[in-house]
Amino acid sequence: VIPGWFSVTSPMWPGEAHSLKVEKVLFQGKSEYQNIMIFQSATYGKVFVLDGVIQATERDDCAYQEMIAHLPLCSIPNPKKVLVIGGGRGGVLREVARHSSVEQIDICEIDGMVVEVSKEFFPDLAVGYEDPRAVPEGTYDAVIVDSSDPIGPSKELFEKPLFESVAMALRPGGVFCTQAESIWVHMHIIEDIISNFRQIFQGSVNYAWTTVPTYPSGVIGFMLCSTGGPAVDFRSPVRSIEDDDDNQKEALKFYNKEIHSAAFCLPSFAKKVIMH
Ligand code: PUT
Repeated sequence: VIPGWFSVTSPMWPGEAHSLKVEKVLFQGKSEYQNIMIFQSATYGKVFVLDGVIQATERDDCAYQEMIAHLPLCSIPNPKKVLVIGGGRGGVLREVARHSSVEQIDICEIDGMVVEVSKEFFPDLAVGYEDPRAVPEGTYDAVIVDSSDPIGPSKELFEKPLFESVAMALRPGGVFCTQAESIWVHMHIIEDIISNFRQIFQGSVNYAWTTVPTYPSGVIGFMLCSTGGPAVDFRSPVRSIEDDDDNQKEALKFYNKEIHSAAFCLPSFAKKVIMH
């Protein structure tokens, strides 16, 4: 441990740590579910930490939030009704709200303190909560799970019963996107998710990835799949949020249609496991 630095270690990535220099601790608290900390870092802006693991920083969060929302939503023609599970910081909600076709966004976050401190310290993310389309219930064009790692309160978000419930909540041809960890350190988790998805979802099952420097290994991925019904080719977006609205194009920091397709290209070692 280096004094004045925050180091992330976890049994999820044994033998490695990632550290950021801390300028000031802004918030420390314990909710019903987890420890929450927010600090000002020297190089990544404000940093949001749950149970000692970095969940988001002001600087690189765009590479996660934009991808987890726009990869599924730009892959189907007219998303209207979207469910976000987890994602209490509001960033996924904000990205979903950029789609003008979306009429209803439901959000299901168990930890109220995550929502409250995000509104206070990350107002740019929590702006999604102001959107009048964020109301409960329904059957969905898209479901997005923005979770922390599968230890602690998010464990169930990586298990079969949740995936089965999602499959039932989606319309035919609807799409599901979930945080699916890193090809460098979590291949066993990815293999488990794929095996469950292949049993549950009748459409295609795909893995895409993005770079987030403050996540372990600097990489994180998403599993994307569709239910039976109209086929969805995730690699070829059918809509472009950039063409949809010039203001949204300016607002995006990471996502574009080229990076959408590129995200599904896998290094050979991952391809062998994921595409077999
Ligand atoms: N929401 C993604 C968090 C991942 C932390 N390792």
